[in-house]
Amino acid sequence: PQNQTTSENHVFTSKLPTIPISNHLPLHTYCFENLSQYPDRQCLLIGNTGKSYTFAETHLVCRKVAAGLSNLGIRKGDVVMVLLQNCAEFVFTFMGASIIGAVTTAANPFCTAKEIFKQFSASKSRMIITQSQYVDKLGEAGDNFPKIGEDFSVITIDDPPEGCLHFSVLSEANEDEAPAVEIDPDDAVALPFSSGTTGLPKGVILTHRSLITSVAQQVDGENPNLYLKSDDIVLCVLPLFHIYSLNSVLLCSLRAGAAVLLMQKFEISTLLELIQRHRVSVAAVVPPLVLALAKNPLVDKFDLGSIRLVLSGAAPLGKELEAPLLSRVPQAVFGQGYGMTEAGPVLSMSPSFAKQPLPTKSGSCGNVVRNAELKVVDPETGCSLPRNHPGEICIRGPQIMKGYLNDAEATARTIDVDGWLHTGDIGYVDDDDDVFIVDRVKELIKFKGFQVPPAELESLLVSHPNIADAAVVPQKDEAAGEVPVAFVVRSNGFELTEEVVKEFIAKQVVFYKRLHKVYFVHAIPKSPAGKILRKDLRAKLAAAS
Ligand code: 4UW
Repeated sequence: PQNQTTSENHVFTSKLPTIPISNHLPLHTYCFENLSQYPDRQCLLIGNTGKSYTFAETHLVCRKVAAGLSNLGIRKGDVVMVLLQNCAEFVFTFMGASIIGAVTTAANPFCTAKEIFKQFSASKSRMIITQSQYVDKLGEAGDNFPKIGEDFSVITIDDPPEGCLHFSVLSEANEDEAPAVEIDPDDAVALPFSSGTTGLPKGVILTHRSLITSVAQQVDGENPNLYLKSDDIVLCVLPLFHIYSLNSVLLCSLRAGAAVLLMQKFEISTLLELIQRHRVSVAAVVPPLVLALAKNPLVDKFDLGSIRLVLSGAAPLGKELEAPLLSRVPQAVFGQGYGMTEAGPVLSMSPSFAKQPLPTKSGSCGNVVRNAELKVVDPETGCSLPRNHPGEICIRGPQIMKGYLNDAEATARTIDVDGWLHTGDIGYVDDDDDVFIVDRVKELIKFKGFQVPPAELESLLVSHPNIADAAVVPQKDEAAGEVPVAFVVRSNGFELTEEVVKEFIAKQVVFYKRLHKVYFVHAIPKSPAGKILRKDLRAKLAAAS
């Protein structure tokens, strides 16, 4: 369909035709739908061990895990927490849970006990699947943390500490014992946590329908927007606990029959070595990785000739990195995708990745995905804006989240009565349908693509006895994109140094939420309604730099 743009209502749709989407199926059925065509093809390649699983083997272990979860009492609707770096067990657990109608909530294993406990409680998880080194940490949350073995079970993928079970109780179960459950397309399957446009992290309910729709928008149809071939080796170095990797790397590859190379964590020489050894053809990256590939001298020592596609997203990419990146991988097509956890997650994707590729401009995040509508609204009036006018980007379609878990108010603030999800991103659509993101009106800070919710750091800061008030905003940073910095008002007459404040936060949060600078001020600028005037603080930082 052509873009309908009337004077009152400017709505943008994809240049690619609308396609039929099988979003009535359960997610696992959809992802493995074409399995019989390629049972013996490689599905998962484990970077650090060299082990691999074919599609048939992967599917079988997922079914065994489904039975194992059920044997341990996990029922439809129950939530399983995964605290793992990228590994095959992550994939088996996520798909196994889907098979029995259970829901996976994944978190960064480097999170502190306090952070994990918050997500664990909010999601009412019944089980944690992790590694033994992270189990000790769970105890540090204090007496409030439920008791391992009594209130919930812990399964480790390595030697289980006392009271925990080994992953083989899942992966070696009898697949025929998995109960047949009826799954409604609107049942939850994934529960990632995101702070959205404001406040603390919240559970984002992604249903079978939303994830299938999003995957289909990328890889289905005669002319897929993200054309993955069956002989592709897709790099999975971005963490699967983040929606970008889970959706656009794992689920899209499963659906398309491409192999996924799982890497536990980013380390440049290992990464380059694995790309060369496994002939990686598709690399999903974030801007700091583009920077490394473009600038790190090590890159010249490796053969990256197998890479045909580089996809970047999760944070803004400096235009100036595109040319140096392409000089390293001249045979590759480079482009961006634009996603947001709540949006299911993909809003737009470079059309240069399509089977019949179309050009897109440098700096653009591509075009809106198909079977969806995008509009740009004036944040003041809420009216939709025509092309080339920046405003808040909104998206509508069956891929967006069902809502925030147990938070009707936050849901209503984010998805309006007409079904439009408000992203908190400022951008515009140009004459060629290219989407450009220019700013963010929401509070969120992105450190290397990781979410840093200022409200969380602010509430920690004001819990310090010598801090009267505080505000946290992003500061531009070449390597990380943005870093969180704090404006702090000392309590009357109290001494407080920058180091003390930084240390106070650092011991309570995961590494990427640490404060990089503390500015002591006499007052935090606020609106008459008491809202922190973040714009003023950001302007102050910009003026000082
Ligand atoms: N340019 C500028 C971008 C961009 C961006 C995101 O952590 P979340 O909630 O979610 C994500 C998801 C990213 C993603 C998912 C699937 C995919 O295919 C893809 O393509 C590469 C990317 O990041 O953070 C959402 C916020 O992150 C910013 C933006 O502010 C958005 O609301 N963001 N992508 N290309 N900014």
